[in-house]
Amino acid sequence: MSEKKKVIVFTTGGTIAMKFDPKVNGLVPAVSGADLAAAVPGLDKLADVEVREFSNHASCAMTPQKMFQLSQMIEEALKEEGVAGAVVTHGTDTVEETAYMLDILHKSEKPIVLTAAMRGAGDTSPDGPANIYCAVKTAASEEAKGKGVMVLLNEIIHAAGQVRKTHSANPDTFASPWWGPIGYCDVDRVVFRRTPLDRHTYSPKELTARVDIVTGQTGIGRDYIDFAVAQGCKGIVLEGFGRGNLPAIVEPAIKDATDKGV
Ligand code: DAS
Repeated sequence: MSEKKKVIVFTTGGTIAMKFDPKVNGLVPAVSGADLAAAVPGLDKLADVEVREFSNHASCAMTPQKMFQLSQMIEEALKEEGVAGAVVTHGTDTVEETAYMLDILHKSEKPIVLTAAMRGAGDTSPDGPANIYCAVKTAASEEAKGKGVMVLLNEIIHAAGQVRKTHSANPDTFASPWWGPIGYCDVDRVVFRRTPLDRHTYSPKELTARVDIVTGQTGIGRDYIDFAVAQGCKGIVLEGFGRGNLPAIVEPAIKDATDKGV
């Protein structure tokens, strides 16, 4: 029998690590990283799994700074002797953002696979254990090498730069609109049909500048841009309509902001 590969699982929280609490009539963080792995039958046969807890909160509490710190922890772990890849368990709400941040900071060939769950750990038919199983299997696979950072739920593997959550409740929620998933974690193997092209990576030493996002909506005026500038942001991402269109009324605000070096 071939030697088992080592995979490090970083846990951050999310529904995957939550259980229903009647006192708050909702899901609350309830499962430790070790218990999360222990609930996955057969995980120990796939790889030599080590769990490292990063946090245990809903993913709306994730911040760019935390993502950056997580990235540094993962990149250091991937340099450790014998480590084949990493898995991150996360909340579905912002997993696409964390995956993207990890991807633009990731340069090694070793795979990073993020996974999550739409059903809590104590729900009927939770999807977390199967998702963790497939994520570890993929992270340990030869096929995943060089594919960058991926998001895997429901056996489907998406590239970090293309995946989106498309439904707020249904387990079949992750999709890569236009481009499609890159692979599939099958019972007996991990299959890839595409390699994500056009990945860009960066090597910032730290994240310091404030950058705001202003979303275009019909009726938009200049106030959100002026507000962002007044708050001292160093850059603004303006999310326009279609190919980036915004009404003419916004143009003077953009000019004033750029004149100030924003
Ligand atoms: N609990 C939410 C979150 O942490 C939703 C989820 O995990 O699916 O993002």
